[in-house]
Amino acid sequence: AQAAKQTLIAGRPTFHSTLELSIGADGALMAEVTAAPTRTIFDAQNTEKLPGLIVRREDDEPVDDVSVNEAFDGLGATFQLLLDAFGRDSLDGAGAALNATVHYGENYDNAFWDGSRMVFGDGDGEVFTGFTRSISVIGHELGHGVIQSSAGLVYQGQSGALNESIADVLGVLTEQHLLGQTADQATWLVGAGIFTDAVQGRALRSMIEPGTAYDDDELGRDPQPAHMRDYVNTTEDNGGVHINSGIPNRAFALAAKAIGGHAWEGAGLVWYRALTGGLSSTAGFTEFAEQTIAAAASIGDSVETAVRDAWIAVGVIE
Ligand code: ASN
Ligand code: ZN
Repeated sequence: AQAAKQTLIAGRPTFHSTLELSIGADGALMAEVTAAPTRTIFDAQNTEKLPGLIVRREDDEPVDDVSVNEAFDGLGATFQLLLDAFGRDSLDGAGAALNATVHYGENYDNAFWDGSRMVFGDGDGEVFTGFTRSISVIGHELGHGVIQSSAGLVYQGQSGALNESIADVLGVLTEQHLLGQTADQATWLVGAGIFTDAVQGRALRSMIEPGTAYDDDELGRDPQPAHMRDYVNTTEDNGGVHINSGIPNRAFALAAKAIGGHAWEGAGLVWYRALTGGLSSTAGFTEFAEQTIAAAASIGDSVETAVRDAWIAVGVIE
């Protein structure tokens, strides 16, 4: 119903949404809009030209290209998480279309959000297989779209690491929601299954044990810190945004496990409310921690304690 309200207020339910009318117990007419995604998958045909050719639209059957179908399904899984858990209709809360390009570049070893769409490389086949293979990676890239249209966290230093961390949160929640996992059942890995067998590693990152996702002869060791005492001061990667995200990542995983049950209903909702409740675009770890504690307090004492303890455990607050 919350999603319905948002859709109605926004005044632009998408074509794929359905409107249901019913009479309530008090005789009042009730309208419920069930939002649905509007996905388009493009193929860059191994060039770096965006967006590429349209290869699958919302109402099309699966096509003869696994990457296309994986991207399509991953976009759908992310849409469902946002709607079911947070009542958010797509990335912007107003039914924005979801666009993704696959087969970007040649042997391209990454996936990214370019400000308006997700873009996925095929990987080089030596270190990485395709980037559409992981639901948490797809949810991560779409997460950048949610962050962009809410707090707009500046991609530099601590606000940048928060941007990365919240994208990881939305990525793993998408996967946990799709699989119906509780916080205790979840792997807390981002990007499991995208390394080739040649790599000594499980995933790109571990939220519960940052720094342990891989330890490979060629790639080296996962550089993520799990505590403020190991915060990495660097000018690389916008101030280590993919490295220092390990600290808030661990806080989230600890809070989720302490609260128990489905993470998107507990810690996930708290993080989402902090993100969308007036967080400043330059927020650092401490400001975000305070916002999550305030959001948790409005749910209940035990949730507040779990969230506060998690931030203390990673050294962000005392
Ligand atoms: N996969 C990376 C990310 O989404 C790409 C990047 O560094 N922008 O964070
Ligand atoms: Zn990212």
